[in-house]
Amino acid sequence: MTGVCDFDGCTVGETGVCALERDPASCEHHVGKEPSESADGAEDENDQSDLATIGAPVLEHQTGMSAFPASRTLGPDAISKMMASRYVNVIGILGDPEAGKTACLASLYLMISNAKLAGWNFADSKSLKAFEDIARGAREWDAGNPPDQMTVHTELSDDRQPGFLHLRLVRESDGRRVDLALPDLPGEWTTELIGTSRVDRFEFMKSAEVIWIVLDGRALESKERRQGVISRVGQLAGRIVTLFSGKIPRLVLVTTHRDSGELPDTVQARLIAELGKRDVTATIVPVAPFSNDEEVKPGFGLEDLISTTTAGDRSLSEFWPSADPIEGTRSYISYRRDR
Ligand SMILES: Nc1nc2c(ncn2[C@@H]2O[C@H](COP(=O)(O)OP(=O)(O)O)[C@@H](O)[C@H]2O)c(=O)[nH]1
Ligand SMILES: [Mg+2]
Repeated sequence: MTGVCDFDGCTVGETGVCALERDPASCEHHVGKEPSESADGAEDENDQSDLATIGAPVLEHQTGMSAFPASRTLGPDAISKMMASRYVNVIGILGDPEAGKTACLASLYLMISNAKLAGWNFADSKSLKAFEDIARGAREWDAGNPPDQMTVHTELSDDRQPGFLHLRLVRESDGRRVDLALPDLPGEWTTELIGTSRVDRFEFMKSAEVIWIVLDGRALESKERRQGVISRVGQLAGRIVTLFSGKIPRLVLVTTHRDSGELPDTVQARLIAELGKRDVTATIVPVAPFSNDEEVKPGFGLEDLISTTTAGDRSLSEFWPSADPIEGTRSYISYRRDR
């Protein structure tokens, strides 16, 4: 048998004549082209190219997008799954770029992970890496020489979906656990919500119990910028009312940069009055996630922020209250009336 015919004894390879007297091109036993000079040359070429690839990378460079998400925050699906198994307090966090939203989250994480958030202990987080990402700048912070920027500008891998951070805290006073889902959103989302009423990305807020509106405390201190900020808060409240078609979650105005100065009572009153025009009420919590003032500790106000955020939660009723019967009272009928 030759290299081009699988019929035993065929010499078509040497003589070009088919042993079965057929046309080699159409013979069923003919399995390939005759080895020729040019084919030998091609083999040599293959050998050459084999040699050339020695030492070259064995895997081709990936040309598509990385399979890993750019951010390690949790998507809305992960939060929904979590909500199916336990009560999760979703928080809406709004505020213009540079207001201090990410700083609040980074500082909250640093405080709780260093056991410095009075009244609360850390229990768990499903997004530790994402917290580490936003807190890295602050970790490198040298108290005497703070960097210009403690946090990086927030960008999402998918601009239509919020990225959430998760924290489970335990309240020292009663051992109660709270699961917080905190979105770290780009400020542009708020700017566009106010400017163009773009609400599609805020669907998740319908599950929120509390909304933080984060405001740059320095802008509220400055006489020139103050009125602009107050008006925007009013516009934002209007958008929120429309988004919820009426009944809105509790609002907390988080004013950052407390280390630059205290928010005057008159400014607080003007903020509340502006919201009042839209029948909206809010609690104001001044904070300083980071601080350049020795008098104000970094993390100032965050305990207050967490207490205010979780304050409206349903108080757990006692599972099996003991009630000694009192003669003459209609206990059976009155049961649960006081709850
Ligand atoms: N000193 C000080 N710096 C703050 C405070 N809040 C925010 N910052 C800084 O202000 C900058 C913008 O904050 P960031 O949280 O990124 O704003 P975001 O766009 O709302 O997320 C960052 O460099 C923060 O470190 C504060 O209370 N005190
Ligand atoms: Mg941010």
